[in-house]
Amino acid sequence: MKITVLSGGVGGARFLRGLRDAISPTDEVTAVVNVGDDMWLTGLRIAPDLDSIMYTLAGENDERRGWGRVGETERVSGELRAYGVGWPWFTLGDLDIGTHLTRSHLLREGLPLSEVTARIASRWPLGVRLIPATDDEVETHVVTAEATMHFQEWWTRHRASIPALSFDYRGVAESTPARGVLDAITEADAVLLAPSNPVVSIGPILAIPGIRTALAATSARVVGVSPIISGAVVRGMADACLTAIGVSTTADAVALHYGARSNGGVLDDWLVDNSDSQLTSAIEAAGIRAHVVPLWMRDPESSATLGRHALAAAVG
Ligand code: GDP
Ligand code: FO1
Ligand code: CA
Repeated sequence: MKITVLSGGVGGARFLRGLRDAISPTDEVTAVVNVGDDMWLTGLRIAPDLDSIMYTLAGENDERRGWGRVGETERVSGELRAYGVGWPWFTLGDLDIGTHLTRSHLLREGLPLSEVTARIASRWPLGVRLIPATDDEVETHVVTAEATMHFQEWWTRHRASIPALSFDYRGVAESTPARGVLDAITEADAVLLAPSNPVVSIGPILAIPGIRTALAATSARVVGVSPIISGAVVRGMADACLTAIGVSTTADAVALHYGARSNGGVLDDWLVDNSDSQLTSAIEAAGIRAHVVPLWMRDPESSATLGRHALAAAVG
């Protein structure tokens, strides 16, 4: 089977790690990854979601922090602070800087991000092909009453505590899907929306011209996994993002936000946790097939089980 997954960072990475354990050797997984969090910082191109997935699938991720490398040191970051450059609230680890230096070098050589990503990711046997949703620099900015700022400042400096009025995917209207993205969607046997942040991870991917059209056209079922369990996020601040766009932090509200493919939306199926089984009638009424399965990815086993359930919904 050809499986294509739209994904953000940490939640998507965990889901992809589980999916990789759930597939058979003849299956191929392609992750179409959000680039809205990306930015230039002290001359380096940072790509958090691509790196979270790459490090997680490589087994090199810092499982506790949820980002960056395990066994990290921060000597260079201390020097940047001493020189007063960069963001003191955004720490670049020494090993992580190796990734950013390599990416920035290859970008400056003229390679598109998709080729840079393939080159960097080939260092480990990830078992999943990573493609940025676009090779263009489409960065998410957050509009608040006081100021408009890059998503990373809102997220890491302010911890999403300043109410967001709206999210601006800068330049998305002029962007195009990266090479391989549209084919990965239209030629898939299954398309999965990882349990990622609907607003700042999946949203920027869907906003890229051509992506929604490809999702409408693919013969694969489009199966989403709720990032919300029992009316709460599992981790992070997606609730602050959902509130900003007027969507309740519930598994059914997010499904209706994505919409049924039969009704101009993107979903055929939606997976909700056992604790949300009472929501299935509202989801089905919207034209989306609901599946009640355990959605907590606490360890490799439960993550693989979730991957199997998502695939079962896609072929069912
Ligand atoms: P980010 O880019 O690092 O924020 O990561 P993503 O956007 O890919 O995923 C963040 C989302 O993952 C959060 O909204 C969490 O609710 C969700 N998430 C994290 N762990 C789990 C889990 O075990 N199960 C489910 N269903 N969602 C999870
Ligand atoms: N998140 C933080 O909360 N604090 C940090 O200092 C930080 C540094 C950082 C460096 C590289 C990188 O790829 C990610 C980093 N993150 C940090 C996480 C990042 O903000 C999130 O993973 C995503 O962008 C949120 O979706
Ligand atoms: Ca992200």
